Amino acid sequence: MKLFYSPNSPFVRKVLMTGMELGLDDRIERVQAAPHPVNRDRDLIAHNPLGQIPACLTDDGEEISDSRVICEYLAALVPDQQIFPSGPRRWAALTEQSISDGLMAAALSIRYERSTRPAEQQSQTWIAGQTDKIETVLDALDRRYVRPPPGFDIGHISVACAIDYLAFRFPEITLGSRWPHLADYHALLDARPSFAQTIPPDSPRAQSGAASGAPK
Ligand SMILES: N[C@@H](CCC(=O)N[C@@H](CS)C(=O)NCC(=O)O)C(=O)O
Repeated sequence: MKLFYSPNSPFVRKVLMTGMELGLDDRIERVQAAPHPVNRDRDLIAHNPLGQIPACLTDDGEEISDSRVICEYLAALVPDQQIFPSGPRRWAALTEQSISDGLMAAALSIRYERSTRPAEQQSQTWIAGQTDKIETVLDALDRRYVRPPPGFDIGHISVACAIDYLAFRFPEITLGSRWPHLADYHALLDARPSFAQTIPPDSPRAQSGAASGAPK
């Protein structure tokens, strides 16, 4: 299958980590895309009308888009997988995915606001609202990760992608100051190969080679 992607995207990272955790990495061919909400990537739109990544073209020729849908598609290829748990953990894991995705969307919307509008047209009210959304999600996740849930499923993957995206693009939001349990969890993640091998190549950590795994 082909995955339309960019290595710095946190939504793509969810899919890459899920593929690695499921042992499907070799079956995913990465195709570079250049999504942008204003300067829209017409080649990408041919595969996903939203012009967003991740988008997937399956070996059966089906176009699948949205990280949640692609992660579920990957999981459906593997019998008895635990990335989407079926027991009591299921609803918590899916909720962690949902609110982590919302955090990443809020963070991206701030970046787009800052990068697509001239400074005098940027709405500080909008940025403050999105920043507050990031913080209220961090509050909720920190409560959930006082004791991190056992295992490593779509909830853990989504939380990992969200908090590491903040470390990459919003270094002024320091987890340790207000969200100590998330900070502790973040520190453990480099030991997970699917995390270490998907560190965004533009992040300072990748460039300093601080993580144990070499970024792709
Ligand atoms: N809900 C989507 C969000 C994907 C998304 O926002 N991707 C960004 C890159 S990280 C993108 O393609 N932005 C371009 C745009 O929104 O037009 C998902 O979970 O896959």
